Amino acid sequence: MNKATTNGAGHPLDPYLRAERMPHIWCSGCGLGLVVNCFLRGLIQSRLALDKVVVVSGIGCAGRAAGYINLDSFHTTHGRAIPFATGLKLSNPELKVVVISGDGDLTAIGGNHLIHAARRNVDITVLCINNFIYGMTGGQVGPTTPLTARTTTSVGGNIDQPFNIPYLAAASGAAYVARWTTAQVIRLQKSITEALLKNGFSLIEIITPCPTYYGRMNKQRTGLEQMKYYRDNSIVKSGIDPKHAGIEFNGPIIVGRFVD
Ligand SMILES: Cc1ncc(C[n+]2csc(CCOP(=O)(O)OP(=O)(O)O)c2C)c(N)n1
Ligand code: SF4
Repeated sequence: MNKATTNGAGHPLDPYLRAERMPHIWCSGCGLGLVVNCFLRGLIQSRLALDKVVVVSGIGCAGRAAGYINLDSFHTTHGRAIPFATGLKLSNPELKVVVISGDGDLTAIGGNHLIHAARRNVDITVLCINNFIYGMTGGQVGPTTPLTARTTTSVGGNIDQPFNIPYLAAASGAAYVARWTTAQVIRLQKSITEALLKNGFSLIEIITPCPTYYGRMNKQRTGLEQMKYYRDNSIVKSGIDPKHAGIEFNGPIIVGRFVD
């Protein structure tokens, strides 16, 4: 076990992390560490056999998650995490295959794979980490950028309607669909456990701070400011048709478990 803390007692999640990979690449205030924390706690709660759990990521800041988790894991090419995960699951149905990757990776270059895996109800769990932009490549506008939000390539405000990811997944046939922000860690952990134990295609969208690019461009300069925004503006509406679970720029974020 890695004795990472100063008192030598270690952290309860140390055995589940690859300490030799630290320090991680994520910026101060980034929400990706919270997501890894919630995933590991949700996984422990599921009581799945860890030697049968595999994590797959694509490319991007979120895509680095697989490399920091001390399970069998794969860092795949941009947009191809879901077909890679599908292949793993088909070759060994005993595996619990989890995709942890970014909104750009999963809904832009990988969007076609996402809808068809949901349509086929492939038995994998997808954690789609949505920071509203492409983080790793400099904060460009993406398919989830809210209408009118500023990014490094939409400095006058985004003019395109964003994807509603839960609606997209549900309409494509997903068996379990939820959305949480990193301000609802307990609900998020519980939802991750539920998704892992669900048979069929499960997807959780996790709204996550990227202060370095998205926050800086949209008057939420720190991770803390972004977290306060999530806390003050998230409205839990579990069970509603995700068609009505929109996200308004700097306004309400509808969260909840929409399909189960
Ligand atoms: C085929 C290909 N095209 C483009 C890129 C450049 N690229 C690397 S990461 C990335 C965006 C990742 O965005 P997202 O999935 O939202 O993750 P984030 O970095 O925001 O966590 C892009 C376009 C690439 N690596 N490969
Ligand atoms: S650029 Fe954004 S998403 Fe990437 S590590 Fe930094 S804060 Fe996180």
